Amino acid sequence: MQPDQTALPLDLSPEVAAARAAGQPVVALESTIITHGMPWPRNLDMARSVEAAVREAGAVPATIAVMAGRIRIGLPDADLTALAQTPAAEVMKLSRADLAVALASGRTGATTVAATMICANLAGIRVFATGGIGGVHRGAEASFDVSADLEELARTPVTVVAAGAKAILDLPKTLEVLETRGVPVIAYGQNAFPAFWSRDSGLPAPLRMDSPAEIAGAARMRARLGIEGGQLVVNPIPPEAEIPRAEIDPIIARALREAAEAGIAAKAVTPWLLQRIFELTEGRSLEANIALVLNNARLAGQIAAAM
Ligand code: PSU
Repeated sequence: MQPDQTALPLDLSPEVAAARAAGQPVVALESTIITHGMPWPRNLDMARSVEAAVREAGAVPATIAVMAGRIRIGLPDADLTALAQTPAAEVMKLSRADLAVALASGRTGATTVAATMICANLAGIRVFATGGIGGVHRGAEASFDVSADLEELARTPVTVVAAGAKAILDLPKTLEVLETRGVPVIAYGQNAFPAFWSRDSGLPAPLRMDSPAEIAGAARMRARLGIEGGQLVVNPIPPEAEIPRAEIDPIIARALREAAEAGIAAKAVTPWLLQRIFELTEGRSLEANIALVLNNARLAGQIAAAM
């Protein structure tokens, strides 16, 4: 059954509403990367530059968040600034499980990849750019910690452009789950599955495509075949911004050890690790993260334009 659009707590910004009505390309952007993924004030710079990158690619950016119990699709700069400035501890990190509760109780929250896909789909937006998706955490055989992002990719028809899954994860297991759940993982312009801060994870990507038009065509074909779910496009970080695996791997290992010792669990794991790796790399991981998001925003804009 189609949800009753009039009853949805869904607000499109005037610019996004006009673009949707005119059939212009729109790219969804998430907000957890702003509130939980990067420190103030670089998070705000990043959010603004990513929107600019989408525009340069010929599409309209729609940053998505939940504010005071409404899904907001496209945030004016004042709201973007307010969200970026709020301490992470005061903003809910929303996924499929808690989106409805947050809306029903009038809360404010940042949307993860999973929640952003749900909201983008409600607004008819088919392409979404982020940094790196969540996946199977290392040690998941004991902790069962698997990001809801993977399940969402299997269910919701949105093409997500990411620089791979975050390298803090168990990448082989993440790829296995994506395969089991029928999610096409398409590497852009290379054979290797990228590893967020590094271009090559050492694992082959299941699929490869070399142009935005091909990726748009695959999304259309999937819809025609009636296959549910989205596509994951993995776009390697630009060479000049990457941190090679040999350099980042020991740092990730150390951060993971420290997280285990500190008893970090559940939703806190990813933000904690990103912050610790930022400290251990003296800020280099953040520069790389910003570069890869910008790169993904450009590609997502081109895919949206080709759709
Ligand atoms: N990409 C980034 N930084 C981030 C994220 C993505 O460069 O912080 C966020 C996304 O919102 C993603 C979340 O859904 O990290 C994954 O969190 P978890 O591992 O707890 O599912």
